[in-house]
Amino acid sequence: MISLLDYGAGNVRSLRNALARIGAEVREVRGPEDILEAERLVFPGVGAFGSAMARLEQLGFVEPLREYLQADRPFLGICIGLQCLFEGSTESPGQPGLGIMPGMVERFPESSGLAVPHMGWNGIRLRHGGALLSGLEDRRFYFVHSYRATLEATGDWLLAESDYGAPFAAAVQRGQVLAVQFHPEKSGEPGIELLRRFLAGRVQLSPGSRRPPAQAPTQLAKRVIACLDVRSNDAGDLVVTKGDQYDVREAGEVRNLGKPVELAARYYEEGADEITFLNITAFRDFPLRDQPMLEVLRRASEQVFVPLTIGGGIRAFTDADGRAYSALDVADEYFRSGADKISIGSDAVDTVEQVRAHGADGSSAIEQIAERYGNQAVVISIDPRRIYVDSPDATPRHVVETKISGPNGERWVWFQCTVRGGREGRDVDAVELARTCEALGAGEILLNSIDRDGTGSGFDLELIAAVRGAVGIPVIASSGAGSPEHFIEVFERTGAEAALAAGIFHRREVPIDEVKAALDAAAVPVRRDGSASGS
Ligand code: 1PR
Repeated sequence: MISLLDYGAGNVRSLRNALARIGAEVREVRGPEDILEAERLVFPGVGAFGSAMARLEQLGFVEPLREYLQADRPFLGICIGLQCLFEGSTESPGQPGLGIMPGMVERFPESSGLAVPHMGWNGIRLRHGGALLSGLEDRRFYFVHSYRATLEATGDWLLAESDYGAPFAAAVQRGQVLAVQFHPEKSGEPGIELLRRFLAGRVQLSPGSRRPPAQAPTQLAKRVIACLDVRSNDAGDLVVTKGDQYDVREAGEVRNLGKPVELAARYYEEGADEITFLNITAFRDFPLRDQPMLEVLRRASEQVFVPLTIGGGIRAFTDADGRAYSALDVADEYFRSGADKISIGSDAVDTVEQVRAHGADGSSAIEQIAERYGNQAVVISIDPRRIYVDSPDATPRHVVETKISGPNGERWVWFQCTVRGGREGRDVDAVELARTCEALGAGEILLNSIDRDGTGSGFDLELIAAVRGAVGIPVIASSGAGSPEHFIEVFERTGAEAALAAGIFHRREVPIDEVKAALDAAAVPVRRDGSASGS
């Protein structure tokens, strides 16, 4: 029996699904007394440190939690659930934490040149032997956070550390009180195994087994993402489709490459580091009406224990009865159905135009969703196409010199953002869009290319390098993957944190593991078979 401290601040569906997978009986913590009655308590903190602690205070949970922790009863904190154990966090000055551990949680320094949030699969180094992580120390786990506990702040609670610029606490333990900075529920089989051990009470520390820090640093893996473009076909069935330069019809019919849930489960088994669903016609069909899509997400999240992103139709909408929905309402429904991140396409372009004209006022979907769910949950999907110009001064948009000349020999290009699945171009370039969205609170950029989509001719390296160089958040390179070499090239030459592909995986031309084997051989760090041994 596990008591789940879900204080209603965000999405814990993934965790519920992972607990269901290991056969745990889950009980909700509804009042302060439920904390003291718990057999095993899991606290999956969500959102920002300050709002998590403020919510615990409001619910009267702080004192019973302290009492539970001080009595050394079985506890597993996840992510913010680890950070709340400290005295405070520089994320929310003045807001006290539970204070079980001395010291403050701090933001990753931006100066390191590394993207913040720290997002993706990283290794761990055990600093204390114990049952919880023994045998899992060569695995990678999924992290997503902008603040971390330093080793100094963690002191003798340190169970395992990871490196991102400098070492930080990946797991802490004292007695039966455990907490992990990564997300076991999103870390594939090693994460499920960790939850299983917690449920079974297999968590004892091995006395006298403290380890020295002198081991090779861990590395954040480059992520390989499988993308499923989903829409209804002409018979009304929801199918995975794939376009060539965004045209998904062949001989008049929508291409049907399989069933969304089955394909997602297959890619999870084959080692995809994340799975992205794009509801590609949601710009015209209001997604909350699209119950089959929400059902796809629910079912996929029961089988897929790596992060799931969903995009399409995240914008304000008024239905036929005059009922108004905000973009946040749509996002709420996606998160409730099992999404870990949402991706915003067309609405981000509208927002950037408005911010350019009137400045930011906190009302955009990006700001509102980031505020409620955290920056890391907001991905911006950009659908740019190349516009060639004769000189860098030909337009106020961000122009780059190109080695791929235009139809009339032009050597300059800008990357025009489009909306409605590439149907309409706007006077906004991809670099401005990415920068503005980052400033509004987006946590990641999914960078497509209409020119390369479905061509198998490789990623648009010039586009990706221009956008990656302009922002401090992770960038997912997308469109054009045709071979493992294209993945090596995009990681070696652009600094992208992740690469996404669709066609080559759907058509089984190149399995995910072949891509990862090639990356591994080229010394690009990747997660292979859930193991970090490849890097
Ligand atoms: O504008 O917020 O409703 O979101 C709509 C979303 O749907 C956007 O993320 C947009 O990119 C996507 N979308 C809209 N129309 C299409 C289409 O193909 N007709 N798909 C579309 C975009 C692009 C990729 C694709 C890669 C890799 N798909 O994500 O998966 O290009 O393909 P490849 O490896 O086969 O080259 P909104």
